[in-house]
Amino acid sequence: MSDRPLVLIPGRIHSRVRARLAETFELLEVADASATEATPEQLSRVRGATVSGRFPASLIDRLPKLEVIGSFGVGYDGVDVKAAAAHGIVVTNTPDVLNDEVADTTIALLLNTLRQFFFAERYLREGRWEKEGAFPLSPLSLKGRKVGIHGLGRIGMEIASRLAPFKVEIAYHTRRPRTDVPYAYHDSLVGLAAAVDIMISIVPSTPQTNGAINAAVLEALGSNGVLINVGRGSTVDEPALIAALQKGTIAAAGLDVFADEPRVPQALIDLPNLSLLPHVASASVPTRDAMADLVVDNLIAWFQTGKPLTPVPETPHKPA
Ligand code: A2R
Repeated sequence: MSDRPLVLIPGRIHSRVRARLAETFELLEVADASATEATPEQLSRVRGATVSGRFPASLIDRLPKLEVIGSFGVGYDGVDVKAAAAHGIVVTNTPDVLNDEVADTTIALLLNTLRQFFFAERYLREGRWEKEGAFPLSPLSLKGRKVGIHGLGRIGMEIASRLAPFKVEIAYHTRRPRTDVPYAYHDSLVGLAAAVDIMISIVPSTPQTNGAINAAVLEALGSNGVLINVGRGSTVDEPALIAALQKGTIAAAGLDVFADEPRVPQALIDLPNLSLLPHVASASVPTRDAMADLVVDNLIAWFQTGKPLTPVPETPHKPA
């Protein structure tokens, strides 16, 4: 038995996380959060964990010596932070290092949704340009649009700064207004939706945000309206969105996240007025490497100094 702290990895994790952890820690890898392959003796020695996905209270309860959970990604809704906090366990996430990538992807998804570049490229690749002539004009454009941002945090701010050169009006909704931005604030989501014709959602998954983009919000966005979701799939009432797209309640949507990933409703896939991405907003090699490094650096900092680098606010630990 080594005297290096034992770190549990339940499920798949970025290969760089595993490789770097192995330099410093003893690793215990199991297929998922049920950890059925591990013996009670092994679990009783686990002091750290890293996860990309679910880390439920049922697993926390079986790890009496657990001190730290390094969650891969900025959203950490898969980790039961309440249970972790109740046991004095620190949870870390990977904020900031993905802001630029997610904001870049958001702009690409927005333009792709409006201008249908995926369908245009497919038209060229299928040889239809030569046979049938020019690709049909896109009914939608970014010109003269008002854009509402649902969530103006670290990533939302980067999206807003990238939108400014497109000469669109920007407004936002959060629970509390920011004092450092010139954008119009709306104290309700339905109010924001009524005031704009493009809405970009970049909020965490919480009980309050779950299903927040519902039929009433989509109705308020209107028939020229476009919804872009790069936050969490749970924020959108997916059946209401499907109905809104089918009926023309809104014009189009661009989605990188879904309610039940990786399962995407066939009704969404069948609709023409959609751009769909398989949750790739932060998925470039450099950005995922930076996220992996932050996961590992948090564990190293915790075991070397007792201070995590980027603890989530729910856990009772201050950053280093
Ligand atoms: O509500 P505020 O003032 O705390 O603003 C936050 C906003 N937000 C909400 N807005 C409206 N209704 C809510 N119930 C609500 N809850 C939170 O979301 C803030 O402006 C923003 C979150 O910003 P950050 O915590 O800086 O998160 P970051 O790094 O921008 O990432 C956002 C989410 C992640 O949690 C992942 O789920 C996804 O993007 O990748």
